[in-house]
Amino acid sequence: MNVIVIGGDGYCGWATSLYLSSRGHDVTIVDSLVRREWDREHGLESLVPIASTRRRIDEWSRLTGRTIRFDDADVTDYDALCRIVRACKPDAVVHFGQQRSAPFSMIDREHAVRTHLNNTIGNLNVLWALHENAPRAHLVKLGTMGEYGTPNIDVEEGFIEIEHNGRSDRLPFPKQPGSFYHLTKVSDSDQIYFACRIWGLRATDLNQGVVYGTVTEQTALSPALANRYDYDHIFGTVLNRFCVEAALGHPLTVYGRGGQTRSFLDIRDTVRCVEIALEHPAAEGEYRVFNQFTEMFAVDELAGRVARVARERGIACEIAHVANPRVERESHYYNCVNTNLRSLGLEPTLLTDETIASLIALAQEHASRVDLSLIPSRIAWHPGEAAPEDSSAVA
Ligand code: NAD
Ligand code: USQ
Repeated sequence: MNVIVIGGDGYCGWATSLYLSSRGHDVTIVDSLVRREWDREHGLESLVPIASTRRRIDEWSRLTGRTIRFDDADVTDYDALCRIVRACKPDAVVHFGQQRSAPFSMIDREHAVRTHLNNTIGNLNVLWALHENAPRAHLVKLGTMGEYGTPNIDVEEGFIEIEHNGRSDRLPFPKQPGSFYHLTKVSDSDQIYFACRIWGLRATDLNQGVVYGTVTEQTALSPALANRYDYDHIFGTVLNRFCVEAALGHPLTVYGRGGQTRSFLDIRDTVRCVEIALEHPAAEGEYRVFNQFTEMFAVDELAGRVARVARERGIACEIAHVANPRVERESHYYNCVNTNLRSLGLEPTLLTDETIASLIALAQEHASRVDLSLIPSRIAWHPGEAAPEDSSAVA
């Protein structure tokens, strides 16, 4: 398949681009490299050093004989995007290319607006570029499980059968996103569904849970192919952060009571889920939603797991319940359906102690690169209110 991967220089996109290329697909990465700019702007750096995009792609070519094309383009630039789509004639477009941090989007008005413009205009442009230049191409769009929030009922895959006043319908599942970032994903989903209905576009919305891990079979082939590993308070996700904290002897930063429960998956499953979606394209006019995760964990459960694995390996590890900088339920019902990808062949890679131990070991290997001042959260959900600093360590 001829596949454009938008955001192919990022965490999920890079691993996916290599995987799809290794599977014989013709991959073109479109990335503005804006994420590398945001890192510089906020003084952040990946735990694992990452090579420049050109160097990464050359190394892949040298090792495998496969070519990945790269266009340094911003999807908010419609003319540039259309030129790429026309030249590439894609069978499918995988869209990872967005601002994806909830804390980044909550820093201040300017970051909320930047997130909104980047994600919403980018998504609209992708829809129009396909409609005008490649109307039969399959759009695989990365959404998020966070679109649904934490309702007191089971979370279905995108739609729910509703009975109301004696009538019934299958309607989009209600959304209660928890940040301005998550809100952009809800808007994307509405736009995509609309484009499928009016233009007959074919699209799969992958509502992905929190991703952990960093290494895949392909990224492990050479240090120049290494994937990014974010541990900072803006882009670092919870399990990856806990593993770095454990390795550095920093108390694990559970926000609040820690009963907040989320959906998770290993990055090795991210790449496979995208492949499954590509191999089974949506029909013309069809808008499908796949909930892309393999397991659900409460944050305090994950902290307990990481602490145990660390201690079993002789590393002293404490868990700290720090005041929660976010506004979210810390104890709630959570049960999400994920049958679509399973029924199409996904074999889940469940979280093991070995995976946690390997992430702790990776962080120990790169310990000298960790800036401990980037760990405590400094972004509060309430405007003008400083993120709380108090923390109480518990066993
Ligand atoms: P990332 O920040 O590592 O990568 C995103 C990439 O997109 C970056 O390389 C960035 O430069 C590029 N990009 C951003 N805006 C762009 C634009 N306007 N034009 C071109 N390129 C642009 O993020 P990630 O963790 O790889 O996430 C990828 C996607 O998966 C996002 O849409 C995110 O919402 C979704 N997702 C991620 C997670 C997770 O845990 N990482 C979980 C669920 C969903
Ligand atoms: N959390 C802690 N301690 C930390 C970091 C986070 O307790 O040190 C808690 C948060 O309060 C939250 C949960 O862990 O309840 C998850 O936070 P996160 O930062 O790991 O993930 P989140 O902000 O939800 O965002 C990440 C990705 C985003 C993606 C989302 C999937 O950055 O792109 O959309 O995961 S989901 O969570 O399903 O919405």
